[in-house]
Amino acid sequence: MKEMKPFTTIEEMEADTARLKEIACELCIDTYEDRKKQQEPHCKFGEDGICCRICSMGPCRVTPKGQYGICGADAHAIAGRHYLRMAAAGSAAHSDHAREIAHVLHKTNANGPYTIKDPDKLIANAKEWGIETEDRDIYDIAHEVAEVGLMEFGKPFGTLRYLERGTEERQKVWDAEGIAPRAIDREISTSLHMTNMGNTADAEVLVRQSLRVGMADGWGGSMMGTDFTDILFGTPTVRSTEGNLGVLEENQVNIIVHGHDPSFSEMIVLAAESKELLDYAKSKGAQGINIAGLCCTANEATMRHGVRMAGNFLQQENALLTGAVEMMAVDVQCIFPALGRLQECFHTKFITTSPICRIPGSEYIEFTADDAEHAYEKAKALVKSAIDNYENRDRSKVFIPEHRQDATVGYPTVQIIKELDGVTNSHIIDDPRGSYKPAIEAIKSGVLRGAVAMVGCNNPKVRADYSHIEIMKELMANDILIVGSGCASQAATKAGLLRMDAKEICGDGLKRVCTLVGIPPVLHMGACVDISRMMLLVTSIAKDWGVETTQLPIVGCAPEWMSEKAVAIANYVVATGIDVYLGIEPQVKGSTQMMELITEGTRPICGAGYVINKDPHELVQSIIAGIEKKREALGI
Ligand code: BF8
Ligand code: SF4
Repeated sequence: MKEMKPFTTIEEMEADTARLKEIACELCIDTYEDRKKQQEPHCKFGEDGICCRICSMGPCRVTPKGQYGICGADAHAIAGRHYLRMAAAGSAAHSDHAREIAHVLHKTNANGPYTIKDPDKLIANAKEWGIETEDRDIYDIAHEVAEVGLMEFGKPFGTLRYLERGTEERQKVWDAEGIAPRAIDREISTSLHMTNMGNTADAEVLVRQSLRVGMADGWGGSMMGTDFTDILFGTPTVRSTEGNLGVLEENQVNIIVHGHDPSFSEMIVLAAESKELLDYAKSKGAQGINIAGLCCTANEATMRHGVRMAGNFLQQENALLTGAVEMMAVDVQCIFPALGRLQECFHTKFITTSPICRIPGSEYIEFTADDAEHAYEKAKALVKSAIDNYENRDRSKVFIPEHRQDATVGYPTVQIIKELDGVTNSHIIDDPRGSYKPAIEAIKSGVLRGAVAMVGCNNPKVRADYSHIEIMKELMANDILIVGSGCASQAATKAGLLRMDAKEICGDGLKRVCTLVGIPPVLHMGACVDISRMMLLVTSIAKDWGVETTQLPIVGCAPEWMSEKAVAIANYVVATGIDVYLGIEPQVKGSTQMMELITEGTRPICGAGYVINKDPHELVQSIIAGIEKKREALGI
């Protein structure tokens, strides 16, 4: 038998980071590890969520001698308001990203640069929203869909259109519990209003609004972001790629795209493929142009172009420290301001492109939907300037770690149905959606015990990627299928868990499914906005099974989360009836009521809640126990 290529261990990843850290030390520049040490010990009041600076009478802290802020707010109100503000900011980030994509959709035309790549999905969305499609130009339809989508942000009446995609039972719960979101911006604005000085001080009400503003993200902004991105740039399909810093090339112009909004990176990828620029790169002594991604921009570009992934959140400084990057071009979200100072030690050009994300030390070249018609030309100019920078690379400073792993990516919902349905031949001819019955049968029979959505970031409070990888391996060994997104899926990529042969370290059941269907045991579903895809997947499974989402042996897990966006996500996943397992504590520990509300208090509202445990080994055992409990309740 052919010997299996080794997986990359966490120790090997840490050795690469340590070597790059030495380079930083030689250059006298700090990295997140140094800054973390400088921040320790973290402020206990902040960590527990009981420091309030919402008004200028404060800051107020809850202490044994002062249990109320000057206005009389107690620990529960203070922690609850902070928590809701996090959810609102996260929802704003995802949704504003979606709004930008909607504006790009509104700018599409047949002559480009932005065109429609998935007309079927556009027409399906138009029909869902009652928009006329017969005998109409595809771009007219696109512009109307974009406009109706944009109205979802600020419409004065009613609730969000996408809620109708939920199961009937969920829709009833959302209405009855008052967590069905109205316009997206309204929920964000209401959340800020409620937490403004002198408003809501009741923690239960704040948690309920957190669910609602989270829903405005998952069943609003993120869902629209995903759908419109598919319409614009194509619904992802299965592709082979590679991941980890070893994808940077010694003899090519390396350009890293980093952030979240693919309308920018798509143009860079296209420009880098042009013959004119490839020839230009060769004329400058490079063998080619190598585009690699970081964070969710990587996820977007890999799913549609197979662009290789340099890494996830805590790898961004490492990427620059290789000394081999001619340009790092960023759009929005999860970008360390530290990059602005770090780039000064290298020849790397650090380019910011969005008015949302301006960073000292960067060169600002604006890319927005307002100027969509020039996007491709601008991208070409950027790629050209990266090529011009190639000759400035100081080869004595270059260290590219060797590690990289093969990966199979690109499993949006439709692709999963196709793969599963095709194999077992149970396709229901008159159901154009295809059927989840094979997946359901596999779960019912116990071949698969269940599924886990592995999502979220890295967080220096825990070993980078360790929790992700340990938890995934244990789930795989226990016949639990994994769908991944965001930085979690890149942790899996770096370890090698997106390889087809990763089935060899799975339990017999999951291994059999992977072999029969031809899938890896971790299905890469995309960026964090694509967690909305997971909500639709769970909804479809519940519908085809004839049970409620709360009954399914399917859960979410974010073991290393850090972003406010993760708080928004966790809220809409819970509101969808799915338990969320967290490895980092939300900053509400100073309030017993808040801790109780987020773990147990949401269960009577929407049938799900958080389970929190900082130990990844204990966390995964509680996931497995949770899945088995759901199976038992279903009698399977
Ligand atoms: O949206 S997983 S660190 S990159 S927030 Fe950021 Fe977290 Fe990564 Fe993508 Ni998601
Ligand atoms: Fe203090 Fe109340 Fe002002 Fe917060 S809102 S800073 S608790 S006075």
